[in-house]
Amino acid sequence: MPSEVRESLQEDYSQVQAMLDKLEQGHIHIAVFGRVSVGKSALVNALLGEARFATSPLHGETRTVQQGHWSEFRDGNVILLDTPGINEVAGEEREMLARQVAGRADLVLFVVDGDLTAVERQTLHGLGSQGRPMLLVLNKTDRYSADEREALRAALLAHSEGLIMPDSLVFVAAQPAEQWVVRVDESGKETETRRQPPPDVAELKALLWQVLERDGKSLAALNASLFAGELSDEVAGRVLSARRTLGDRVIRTWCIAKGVAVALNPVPVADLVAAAVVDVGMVVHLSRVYGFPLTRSEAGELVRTIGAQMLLLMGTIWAVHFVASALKLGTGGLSALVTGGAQGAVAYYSTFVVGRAAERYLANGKSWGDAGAKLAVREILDSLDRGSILEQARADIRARLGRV
Ligand SMILES: Nc1nc2c(ncn2[C@@H]2O[C@H](COP(=O)(O)OP(=O)(O)OP(=O)(O)O)[C@@H](O)[C@H]2O)c(=O)[nH]1
Ligand SMILES: [Mg+2]
Repeated sequence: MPSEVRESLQEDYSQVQAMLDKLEQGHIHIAVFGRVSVGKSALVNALLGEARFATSPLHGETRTVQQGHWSEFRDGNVILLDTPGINEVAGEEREMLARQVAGRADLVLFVVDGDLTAVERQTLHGLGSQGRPMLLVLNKTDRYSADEREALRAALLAHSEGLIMPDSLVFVAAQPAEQWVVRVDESGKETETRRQPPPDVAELKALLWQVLERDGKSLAALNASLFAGELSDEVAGRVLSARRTLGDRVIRTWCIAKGVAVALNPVPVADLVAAAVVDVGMVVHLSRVYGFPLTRSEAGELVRTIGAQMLLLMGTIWAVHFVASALKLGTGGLSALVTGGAQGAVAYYSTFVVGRAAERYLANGKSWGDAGAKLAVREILDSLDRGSILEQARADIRARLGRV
């Protein structure tokens, strides 16, 4: 693997290591996620049984990811992750962080404080379609009457259909609003005091307990496999693009070598022999970049296959190549007309096409795919801007010859 590629994967390796450590220690991560001010921090506090994290009626109180070991469960191996709220004005970066954490958690508590908003619906679908296990938690139930609660239950289930099963929807009051309490003393005197009712998260605790007992291990395993799948797609993409960059460099180098050789070489038949030798060398080189090393004879076979398709598809430009070669042999006078430089540019162009086609074949795991070599070569020819490549060829060759 090229070192550029390996370096770009450093971050992925450390993420894999973190995931492995987590599995080994049997840690389970529960992310508390949702819109700003729905009561995420209050919920984490209620579960932890202490006012660990700041809560506030102002939006955007939580600015980083904060975590607490939930000692009630499994020797503190369950970790609650409080995240910044989504959909806050100018909070894009914090939202990204929250989404990242939720996207790596074993279980997400998706907290809302009413029916789903459009953004919540979108986000819930996003996480659900990843296959991320979720519970939908309606907080602040102390604000609603019994009738309103039932109406909300129906609405939430309808709006999260296919993502949240009825038994995954839970109602809580993490930090119920203070209440006025009237006390009457022996003398009949009334005093009003404010009282903070205790949190009501019993239903959620019971459900979490049940889920963790039943599925704890498989949640962690499912998460690891989601992570692995996602990561391997990402890594494959990055490896491929690093290979493309390197491949482009390899192709250009060989194109220049061939273009210059053909421009300088006065013996036409040797032009053609040299041309094939150069193309084969380039394909061998490319095959190493793409991790499917080919022998010279395999590379030769590939060059012949591509060459045959090119001959069919771009007869004219090849004809120019042949005619130019022939002219050089016969009439020295005419070579002013079709100069060595033009021939070199044509040679450069054909090597470029061979390189691109070989790249396609190699990137596809040494295969032309269902469509076959003909379609692949045609697509490449169609996608290239011949004029600008020939121009590039002339510039590259001129630069080289100038230096000789
Ligand atoms: N009535 C009522 N208010 C609550 C409840 N839970 C939280 N709140 C209030 O809602 C406000 C926001 O609570 P936080 O826990 O800070 O909300 P958050 O989701 O962490 O907010 P950010 O960190 O800003 O995203 C605070 O004023 C809390 O007192 C509840 O169960 N009932
Ligand atoms: Mg918060």
